[in-house]
Amino acid sequence: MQMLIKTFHKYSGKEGDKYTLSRGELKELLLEELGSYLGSSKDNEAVEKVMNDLDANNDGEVDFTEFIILMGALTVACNDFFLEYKTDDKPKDGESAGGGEKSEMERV
Ligand SMILES: [Ca+2]
Ligand SMILES: [Ca+2]
Repeated sequence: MQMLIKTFHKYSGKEGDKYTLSRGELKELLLEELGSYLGSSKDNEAVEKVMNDLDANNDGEVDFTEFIILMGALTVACNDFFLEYKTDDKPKDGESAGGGEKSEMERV
């Protein structure tokens, strides 16, 4: 949680109101901190859309509350992704004590 606050303030203080993210600040934050998550949707339109979705009170700035909503939504999205991804991965608790590492290497 503290990391989120630090990240927010790192960008929110760059221009205008120190405690809110302008469109430009939000864009910078998204691209620099979350570029790898956004993947192919790094274009302006995607950022505009995120901004419009986030700016719940339509004042053109994203405050910390609005920012937390984005982080919550992203966390859920990532969690869903990992849950889907994990279903293919069989748990191998029993093996890890014995030659787990070796078989891992042989597989590669
Ligand atoms: Ca600002
Ligand atoms: Ca707002």
